[in-house]
Amino acid sequence: MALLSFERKYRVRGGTLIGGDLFDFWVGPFYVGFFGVTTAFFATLGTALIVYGAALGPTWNIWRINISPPDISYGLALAPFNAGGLWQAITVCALGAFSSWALREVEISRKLGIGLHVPFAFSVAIFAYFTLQVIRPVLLGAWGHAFPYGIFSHLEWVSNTGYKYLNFHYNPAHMIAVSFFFTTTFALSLHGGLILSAANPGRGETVKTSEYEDTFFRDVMGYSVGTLGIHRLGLFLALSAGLWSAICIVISGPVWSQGWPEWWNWWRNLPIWSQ
Ligand code: 07D
Ligand code: 07D
Ligand code: U10
Repeated sequence: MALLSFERKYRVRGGTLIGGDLFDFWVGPFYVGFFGVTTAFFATLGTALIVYGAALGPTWNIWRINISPPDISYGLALAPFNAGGLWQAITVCALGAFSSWALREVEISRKLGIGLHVPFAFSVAIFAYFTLQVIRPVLLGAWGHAFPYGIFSHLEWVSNTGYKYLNFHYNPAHMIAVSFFFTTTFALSLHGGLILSAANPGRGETVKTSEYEDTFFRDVMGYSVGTLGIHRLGLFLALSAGLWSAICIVISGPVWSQGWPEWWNWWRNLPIWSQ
């Protein structure tokens, strides 16, 4: 079915989580819905607050604009607007916009009668953000432990936070997260390559079926995970990368506050080689 006639068929009311028929319509290609309105509200307000923060100075240089969280001394209290309160308001807007976007994905999936895998996946990214900006600062007792909003400044936060633990590469959960990220790109490149090799053949050649794809990996390494299986694996790898990232940062401070290289002393202290 052509995409336009398909849209005519599925663009019917229903499947909303909230508000019934209210906002149950499309604007051009975009589905609106209750959560489209809340997304637009939070995203517009959050962006306006960032522009306001930029206008407070000292720079309009896009790379250097920075909105910092409150000083550690404010603990978990609400801070004055110009001393971190702005950052707090932007964080509320960001969380409002991200979760609205996920719920809008749920409504669209329900309308289509497809699974909720995409909103579930996005929720893991939101969870990583929530861990960085809410869970870890709350566990450490101050909003000042969260990262600032700015292109360069957020990189500085990552570097400073990393060096605070001497060498972040020794964080075992960071190792697992990094390995999952690498495996995700490896799996995607294999999958992209395999699909193109079979489904986009040269001139005059026929498109090959999934048996060819299965056979390729069986011939190469003795096993094919299968055409559905590779998508399950891809989702698992990518979500694990996000999840282990959240774990690696939430344990830095709340669970382990020395350098990460020292964490490995348990290995040196194993009774096998300690006197
Ligand atoms: C390609 C999907 C499209 C999304 C894009 C990002 C904005 C911000 C805001 C001017 C893959 C849109 C950007 C809306 C503009 C203003 C005020 C996704 C794709 C194109 N980072 N980070 C970037 C965010 C964190 C880190 C780039 C966001 C953590 C490192 C971009 C968040 C840590 C590097 C960006 C976030 C961290 C970057 C490219 C939120 C650990 C880079 C992102 C909300 C996760 C790279 C100058 C990209 C870079 C980079 C955005 C959080 C580390 C500006 C929105 C605190 C080490 N980050 N980041 O392609 O070039 O993502 O930085 O959590 O090297 Mg970051
Ligand atoms: C948080 C993004 C959420 C995004 C959302 C959506 C918009 C809309 C609109 C485009 C989690 C936002 C959407 C705004 C845009 C439009 C229209 C994703 C998030 C909700 N590290 N490290 C990680 C590596 C070192 C350090 C994670 C590698 C050093 C710290 C990942 C290396 C030191 C932290 C990772 C390396 C150090 C991390 C990031 C190599 C610094 C974290 C991925 C090769 C000296 C962070 C939860 C992630 C983390 C993190 C990889 C090196 C420090 C595993 C490959 C040794 C402090 N590092 N790192 O989390 O775990 O994505 O965050 O050297 O906090 Mg690291
Ligand atoms: C996959 C796949 C597959 C496919 C696929 C794909 C995965 C096999 C069948 C999909 C993959 C691709 C297309 C590949 C490329 C994708 C990436 C590399 C991922 C990264 C994507 C991007 C960088 C693009 C991001 C763009 C976005 C998110 C669109 C932005 C849209 C909006 C801001 C509008 C959102 C709509 C809303 C909020 C609903 C309500 C709408 C309205 C009320 C109308 C508009 C609103 C207003 C006028 C009010 C103003 C407020 C706004 C706009 C909010 C934002 C504020 C701002 C300041 C901008 O596996 O199968 O193929 O294709």
